[in-house]
Amino acid sequence: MAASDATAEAPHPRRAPDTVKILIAGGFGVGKTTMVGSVSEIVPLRTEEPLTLAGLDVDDLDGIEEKRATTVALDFGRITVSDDLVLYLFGTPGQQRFWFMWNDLALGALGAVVVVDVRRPRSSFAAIDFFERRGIPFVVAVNGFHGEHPYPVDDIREALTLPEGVPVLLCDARERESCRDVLIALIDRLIAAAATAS
Ligand SMILES: Nc1nc2c(ncn2[C@@H]2O[C@H](COP(=O)(O)OP(=O)(O)OP(=O)(O)O)[C@@H](O)[C@H]2O)c(=O)[nH]1
Ligand SMILES: [Mg+2]
Repeated sequence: MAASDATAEAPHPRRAPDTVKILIAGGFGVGKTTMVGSVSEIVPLRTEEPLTLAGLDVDDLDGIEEKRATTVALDFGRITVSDDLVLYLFGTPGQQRFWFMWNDLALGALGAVVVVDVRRPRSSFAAIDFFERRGIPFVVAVNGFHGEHPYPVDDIREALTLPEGVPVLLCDARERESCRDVLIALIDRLIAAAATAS
């Protein structure tokens, strides 16, 4: 066999997929760790510590009475979207006393999902503000606890005073498909933002 034939038959080397860092952010107990765990194809890294009596005065457990642990640093997961694209998911801590970590976590992030608990939308205001100020594109994922979505998207958009163009998706943080749809909406938004910028 001639050398040129061997070259022709050699398998085409596969290009490494693009990797994109995405933040999963939002207020205390809105379902960030749950979302990363639902959608990740690897066993997610978690940094959770038990909630104790010491935090009784500062940890508002209204509506999340079953919550036993809280993220103290980050969650990490991964999802392969296609042969060309892999998302690295970084879940932020939700409690105000850990917000100082958000700046470091946001380094190199191309986009974010702001998770909102449909019963306590205000708890995610600070996260929306954080990404707006930094110009990081984001989508809002409204987590209907117990799978219930009592409010139309337009009402939620108004309650959160979201800027024009920010997608709002109703989701269930416990459901993989639902979380995957949220990430696909974010990718669409990132592509649209890149097209506008070029
Ligand atoms: N019923 C129900 N429970 C949920 C849902 N999402 C999360 N939970 C529960 O609510 C609690 C809080 O969820 P987490 O995923 O820990 O929330 P988090 O935003 O990561 O919380 P922090 O990291 O402490 O800010 C946990 O006990 C979850 O099991 C949901 O959609 N429905
Ligand atoms: Mg968490």
